[in-house]
Formats: sequence, C-alpha cells, structure tokens
Amino acid sequence: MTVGEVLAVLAAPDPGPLALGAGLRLGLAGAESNVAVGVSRLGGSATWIGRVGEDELGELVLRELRAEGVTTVAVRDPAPTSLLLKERRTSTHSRTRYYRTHTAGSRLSAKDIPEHIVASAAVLHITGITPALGEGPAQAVTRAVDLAVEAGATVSLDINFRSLLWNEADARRTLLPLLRRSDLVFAGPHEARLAVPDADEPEELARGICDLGPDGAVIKLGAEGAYALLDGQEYRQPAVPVRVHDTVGAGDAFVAGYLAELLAGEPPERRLRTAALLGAFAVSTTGDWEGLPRRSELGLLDHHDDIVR
Ligand code: KDG
Repeated sequence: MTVGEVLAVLAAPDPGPLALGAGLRLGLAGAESNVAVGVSRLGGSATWIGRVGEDELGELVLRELRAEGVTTVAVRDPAPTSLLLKERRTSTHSRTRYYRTHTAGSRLSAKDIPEHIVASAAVLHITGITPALGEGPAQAVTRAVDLAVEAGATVSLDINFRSLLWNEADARRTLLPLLRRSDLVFAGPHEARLAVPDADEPEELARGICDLGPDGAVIKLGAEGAYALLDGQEYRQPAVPVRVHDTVGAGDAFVAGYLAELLAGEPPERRLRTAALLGAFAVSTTGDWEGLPRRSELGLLDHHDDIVR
C-alpha cells in the first residue's frame, strides 16, 4: 500500500528544446504509483491512496492505475491534477518541470487516509516526495505511518530527495521522524547523507540509518548495484548489465522488485536480485514505469540473444 501524488506527464519523445514546440506524449508518473504498478505486475497486491483532479488528467491517472491492477482509493478534487513536463534537451540529458502547486495532490490531507485500508496492509511504502508537497500531504503521510505502525505493518521509506521541491535542511527536518519509525529505508548515497551526514561509504550509510531505528537499509548505487544491511546482515547486489536508455524510475523499479518479493515471503537475496532486475528493465526502456516486467518476463534479461524466438 502506498500514499502519494500521481502526476500527468507530458514528455517529448525526441531530443531538442521544448521552447521551439514539440509533439508531446501524455502519460503519468509518480514515485509511489511507479512502485505500486511494479508490485502489481509481479503479482503482488497494491493499493494507492491519493487525490486527483476532477479533470481529464485525473481520469487518466485512475484509469491507468486500475488497468495495471492497482486498487485506487482516491479523493476527486476540484483543483487540477498536477503535471510534469519532460524535455529531452539532448539525447543524453533530460530536464523536468513541475506544475504541482495548488493542485489536487498538494491538497492531500490526513483525513484522506482511510484507517481500515491502511490497517489491513502488510507493507506501507512512502517516499520523501509527498511530504515535500506541503503541510497537508506531510500530515497525510504521518497519519498513514501512525496507522501502519499501530497495525504492525512493515513501513518502507524511499528518501527520494527532490531538490525542485525543497532544500536539504527542510527535507532532513521532515523526513528524519518518518525514517526513525520506518522498518526499511531505501536511498541513494547522497540521499542517505541527509540522514547520516558524516558517513560516506555505503556500509557506513546503511549502518548509520539502522542506528536511527530501521531494521533494514538498502543503498541504491545505480550501475554499481546495491548494498543492503538487513537485520544486521550485509548483502551486495550487482546491477544487471543492460544498455541504458532512460534512468528515471529505476529507483522506484528497484523498490518495487524488492517489495514484491518481500510480500511474497522471499528471502533477502531473492528480493535484491528481483530489485536489480526491475531496475534494469526500467533503465533500458522508455518511461518511468511502462517497461516494468511481468513475473513471466523476469528471465528475459538472462537471454544472451537480443531476440527471443
Ligand atoms: O522516481 C521517478 C519519479 O520522480 C517520477 O515518476 C515523478 O514522482 C515523481 C516526482 O515527483 O518527481
């Protein structure tokens, strides 16, 4: 189960400046919903709680998530659905711009979190993006954590620092109390330093996070794979080598793979291997979540031939 904002996305398929005009593709994205879709595609049960506008974009978000098998618990709001503009400025560099103030998602509040739904979840996954959207969304996330902790669910936090939304000091102040109450934390090295400013190496970062309360910390290292400290045990997971096409969404894919296997009762090695596979699918396909695999496709990247036939 997850709580957050899903944005409509307008993305330029071809490299070049948007200011000159371009054909744009309409889709959706959101760190939490990316994870929900990834879990659902692997056969896990996934629920998303949030707010969308009463507009066409809100309709798009809900239709798409439902088509992906994600249960949606959504408040429809007269304010518009948020928008994310993605410019491929060059073939290697992309820029994003958010239109997410005074939008439906930024009006999320603690009363939007239904107690019985959170209480029935095995895992609550949250990210550092939603609390950055304002007081109401931050309170909604805190309320979800309160309910999950009370119900004995596993609380998973991906720090997901977004510098376009807030600065590091504000992020640290807001996220540390959530991190202390989480069971499992995912972070890149830079994000982990928000919580453990004096640490540097993945081992120290994970240890520092676990010293704050969580039983597990997974440091996502991109092309270097991941380092995890879970219940005091160390794990190193290499990345799955693929040709990189678009890295956005890779972290969410990794988390989805991990959580889907956690929900399926699989051991840490299997969780981390599936996480790495989903990260590889995400970076080698277009879009934040569209290329994520179904369980039957997980072996695809083990094939050495480019074409399976
Ligand atoms: O992790 C990918 C997300 O960043 C993307 O899907 C959009 O949630 C999003 C955000 O706030 O940037």
